[in-house]
Amino acid sequence: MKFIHAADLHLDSPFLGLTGLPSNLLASVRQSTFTAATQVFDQALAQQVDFVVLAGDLFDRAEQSVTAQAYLFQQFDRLNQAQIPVIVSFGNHDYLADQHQTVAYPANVTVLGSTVTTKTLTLRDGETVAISGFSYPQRWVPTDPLPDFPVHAATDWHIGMLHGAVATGSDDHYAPFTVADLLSKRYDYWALGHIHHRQVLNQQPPILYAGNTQGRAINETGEKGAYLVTSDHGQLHPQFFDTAAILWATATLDVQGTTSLTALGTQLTAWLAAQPAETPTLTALTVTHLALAPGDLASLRQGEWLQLYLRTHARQLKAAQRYLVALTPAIPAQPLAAPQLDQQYWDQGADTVFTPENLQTTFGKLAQEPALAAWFANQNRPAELQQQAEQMLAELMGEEDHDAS
Ligand SMILES: [Mn+2]
Repeated sequence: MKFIHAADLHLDSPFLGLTGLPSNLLASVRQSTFTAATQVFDQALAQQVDFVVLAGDLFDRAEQSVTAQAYLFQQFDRLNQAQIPVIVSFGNHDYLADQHQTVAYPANVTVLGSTVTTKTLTLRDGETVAISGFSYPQRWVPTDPLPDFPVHAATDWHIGMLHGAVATGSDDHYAPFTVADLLSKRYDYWALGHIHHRQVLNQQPPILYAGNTQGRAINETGEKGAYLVTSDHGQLHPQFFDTAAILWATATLDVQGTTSLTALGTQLTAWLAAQPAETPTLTALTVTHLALAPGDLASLRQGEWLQLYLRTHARQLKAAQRYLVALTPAIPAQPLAAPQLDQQYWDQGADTVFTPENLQTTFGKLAQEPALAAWFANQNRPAELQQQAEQMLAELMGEEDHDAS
């Protein structure tokens, strides 16, 4: 038996906030969720797999774009012509209640309903496989779905499909489960979706997140893809293959001794030449040990200088297949020494100001924009902002001292 496990295709993700990219790169980025998904279906055809399971979040938004629907219909039809079944369970991004599907999928496609359903297939070699799972009826599934899953059927193989997250005990909105409960079903494989970083929760039987097929923001770095799963001596063995058209990466460059923006530009150009990427890569670069005058540092922080650099170094960026989405000076980890401020009041103030709740309030509805939502999802954000504020305060006080002398 041979099948493909993919999840979180997030077709037609809007990639907001990247409007500064050169137009041809921006076009590839906007197309990337489709390009990556096509790799999955190409692989299914090339490997002549027995079936494909897609564990949720095929679409990025519940209101699926016509483009995404037409694309998926066409891809499913390619598999239909090769007689490859596709089993789909929708997730929290494409839950059933808000779907406005305008065409029926081809006959090879099974969409699992809002309660746990089992689809049984007989493969070309006569082996039988049961596949159990469900689609999200609405955005949240706060209850443990495991009691509804049957135990291993009387088939040769049994595969579970689950879009969800391991239970944490509070605020669990995504079909909370425990690995022990999954194991108790005695399935041969659990195809998980929802977590975008691929992750193995159990080796044998495999219980794993395929991760998304295409990274969508700077917190989704590294290779992205799906699993080709093959049977051998009664066990199933997943093998990762990459699909991403565009990669996201973070990198650090030590620019010790650099005191001007011109010198920084030279360092950056040398770094690009020394670090070419194999796949177009959107890179967030942190520079350490930068010693700029306050005005230059402000221009760097506000992104003005980076915009200028990007416009004047298009050729070098293209040759390195890199585009810089951020250039951040590292903040030295020294506490704010504030003789003019009462340190105690600063510390107290900082503790009450830099909280996730205050950030949410300050940003208001902006925080719901997908690109910003991803930024907010990083729990280090309040601490980072506090560090930046401390750094800026330290610089301002430095300037004051300077003016006074
Ligand atoms: Mn997802």
